[in-house]
Amino acid sequence: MLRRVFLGLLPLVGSALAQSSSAYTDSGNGIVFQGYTDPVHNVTYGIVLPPTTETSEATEFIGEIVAPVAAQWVGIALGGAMLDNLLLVAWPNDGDIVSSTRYATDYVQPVEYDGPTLTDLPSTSVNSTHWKWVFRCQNCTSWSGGGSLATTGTGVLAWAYSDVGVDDPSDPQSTFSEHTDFGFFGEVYSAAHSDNYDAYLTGGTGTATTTTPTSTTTTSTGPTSTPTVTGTPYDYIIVGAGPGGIIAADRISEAGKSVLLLERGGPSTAETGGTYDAPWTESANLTKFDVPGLFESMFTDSNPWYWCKDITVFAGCLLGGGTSVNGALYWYPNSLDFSTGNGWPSDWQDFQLYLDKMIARLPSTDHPSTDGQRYLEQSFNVTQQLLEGQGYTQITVNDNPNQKDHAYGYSAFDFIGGQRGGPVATYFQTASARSNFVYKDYTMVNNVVRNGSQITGVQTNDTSLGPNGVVPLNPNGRVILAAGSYGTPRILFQSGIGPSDMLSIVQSSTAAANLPPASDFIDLPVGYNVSDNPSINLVFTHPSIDAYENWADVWSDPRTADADQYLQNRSGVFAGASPKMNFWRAYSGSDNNQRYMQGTVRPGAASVNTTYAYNASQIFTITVYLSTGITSRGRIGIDAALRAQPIVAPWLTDPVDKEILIQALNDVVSNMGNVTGLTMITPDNTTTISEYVDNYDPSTMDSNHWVGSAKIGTSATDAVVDTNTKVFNTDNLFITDASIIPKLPTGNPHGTLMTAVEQAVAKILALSGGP
Ligand code: 6FA
Ligand code: ABL
Repeated sequence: MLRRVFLGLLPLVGSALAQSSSAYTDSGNGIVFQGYTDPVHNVTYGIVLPPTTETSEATEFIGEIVAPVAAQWVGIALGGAMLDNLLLVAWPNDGDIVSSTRYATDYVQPVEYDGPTLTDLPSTSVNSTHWKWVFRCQNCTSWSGGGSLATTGTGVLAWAYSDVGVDDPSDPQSTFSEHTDFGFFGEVYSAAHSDNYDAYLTGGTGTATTTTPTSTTTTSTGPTSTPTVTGTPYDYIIVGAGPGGIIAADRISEAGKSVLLLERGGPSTAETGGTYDAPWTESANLTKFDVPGLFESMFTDSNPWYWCKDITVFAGCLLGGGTSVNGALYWYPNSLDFSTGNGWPSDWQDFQLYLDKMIARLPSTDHPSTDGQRYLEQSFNVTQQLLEGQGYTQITVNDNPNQKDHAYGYSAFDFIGGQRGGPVATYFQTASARSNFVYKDYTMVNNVVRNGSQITGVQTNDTSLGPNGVVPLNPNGRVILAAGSYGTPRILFQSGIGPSDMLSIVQSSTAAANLPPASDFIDLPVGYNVSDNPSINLVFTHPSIDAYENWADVWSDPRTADADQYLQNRSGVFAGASPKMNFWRAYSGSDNNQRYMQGTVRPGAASVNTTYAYNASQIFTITVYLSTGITSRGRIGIDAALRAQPIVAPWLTDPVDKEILIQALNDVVSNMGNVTGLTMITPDNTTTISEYVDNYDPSTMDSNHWVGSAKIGTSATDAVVDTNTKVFNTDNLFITDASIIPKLPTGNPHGTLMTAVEQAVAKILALSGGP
């Protein structure tokens, strides 16, 4: 019975071909596949074809699917879409792989399809972390309805994934619910033919090798032998290639230590191998992550594969982490940001030294266009009239980092030469040039491996890196977690470090097998003390504004003159992101705490809510954030599926925060009447600011500035890392990402974070007992 409606795989999408197959060697069987690893679920799909001269085997191929045990079933649509194509589906059951060929003529349960012959090859296996289906598919290169594989060219393969088990796992024809995720990649069939095909059919080459320099493989002879992988040890294993991980990796490799940087996602900018180009930037090979003016399209993409799909708020899962997808607003920290009042330990006060190191590598610019001109500045000019009437002074913000009261200026960024710069274009490049630095992408770390307080390695999804995917440390080696404010707590929980309620969730999950014995659990307040700026958008119209079609056309149909100008010399509108102005003001609360407000001004708006007509081509937004000094806190945790998420929302839980935010919003609009033509459309004049804040959807108050989930401090009762950023009650586990920041800085945080990481790394290297 067809019990459930399938939404089905979309037909070909333009972005599919941006992800293209490449050759890789499965070190478990020595087979060189042409394939692809989906970075979100870490499932690898590979295909080998017989030599083109081979006629007796012309209608078959060898395929493999390598999936973490979280994958309950995985499917491949050979023609790139669900309908009228040969579908292969497989799942593990009781140590074996159960598989079948299927077919669907409508978006319902695919049914049995006869004709092909599936034969499992010997390296098919199931272990505690992964299942691997290596199979021969005969009579598989064409199917009913006229479809076929382009065996001498290229084609699109669609994959389907589910974290929900099939209904009857022992039955190859079992029904199952609709896939929970799906995607596409370009398969280069022309590069998939192998002269070793017949040897592969017997199980592998018998001489399995590894392609990665990070491990050594030994094998005994015989076609069905399983190679033994001995992981290459490192002085430092760093988890996560966001700003925190990249700077740590660069500075530690600079100090001569051997460093392995592991990142779950893939390339971002073109310089790093990224290929996700807008249609109009293909000729220049510039990706979404390179072109500043494509920033707003991050939020409107039909296939936003770059967000971490197992984190319920925005987080970038690709090289550069948040700094590859963010607005790149970049503020040099001020003395308040690192003050003891703002939660930093007393031996962290000399931040200027580290700020100077950061600026030497990555200076800011408030005029990112290479011609030195500023573009699309109308929203700056209008807001300037408001602020001048409120006693504000214009400054060059990063020339005066301490001036954060009644100050405004042009938005500053860490773009370089009209393109995204950040840590990927700087620190990552210098690290990559060193022979003692190894970078592995598409590698997910689930947990650290430990013997009580001593960390011995990290557990990954890549069995070519070490036995069962475990990468070991050198004697006295250290692990540094930099997986972000959500990613790091999840790794800690899965390592038996954190509050008991979170560890219980892991104990009942698929990750339980990798937990240390409960007697070794380390109770720390991981996930508590979390803050994020509460932010409220005010939307206006003014006749002078060019809303730039609300950025809707920048990806596929940009204004021609602007696109041409950018391609010519990286100048013009596209050399900058959407923000045009920032401003700050200090407030004293009724609780005697001082709080800071930040405003960000940009053309366009995320949403408009008004009962009146308005001119959509004249809209602009002032986002009002409450920052340093806020007292509201929330909590980050995981659910049964190990998805990381806020489990207590951090915004405006303290009424004084709310009081100040409302006051700040009222101040911003207090002299609106003095700016001719300025109209506030959200909230409109049927709603007061207080009502607006009261009814604001809390999830849209999210600023993406999560800090504090593994906060730094002097005591294990209220902090997770000590003043050297070492996790309390461990010998050699450190954290260098936004999770250690105890309280929010005054501006968008990544400048403060990178300065903090410069300092953290200096402390880690100076700490005795290391490699
Ligand atoms: N901050 C600013 O200062 N200015 C901005 O304009 C700004 N805008 C945004 C923005 O527009 C968005 C949409 C977001 C999401 C954030 C913004 N931020 C902005 C915040 C800023 O980007 C973050 O504060 C900053 O990136 C945090 O850096 P971290 O190093 O702490 O963490 P990331 O999330 O950047 O990187 C973590 C990395 O680890 C990722 O690459 C991830 O793929 C990887 N990872 C996670 N779990 C892993 C695992 N288990 N194994 C291997 N790798 C893992
Ligand atoms: C940041 O620091 C914030 O984290 C982002 O939310 C913000 O971008 C950028 N900087 C730029 O100021 C906004 C976009 O401009 C909106 O269009 C989008 O709706 C919002 O992020 C989503 O959080």
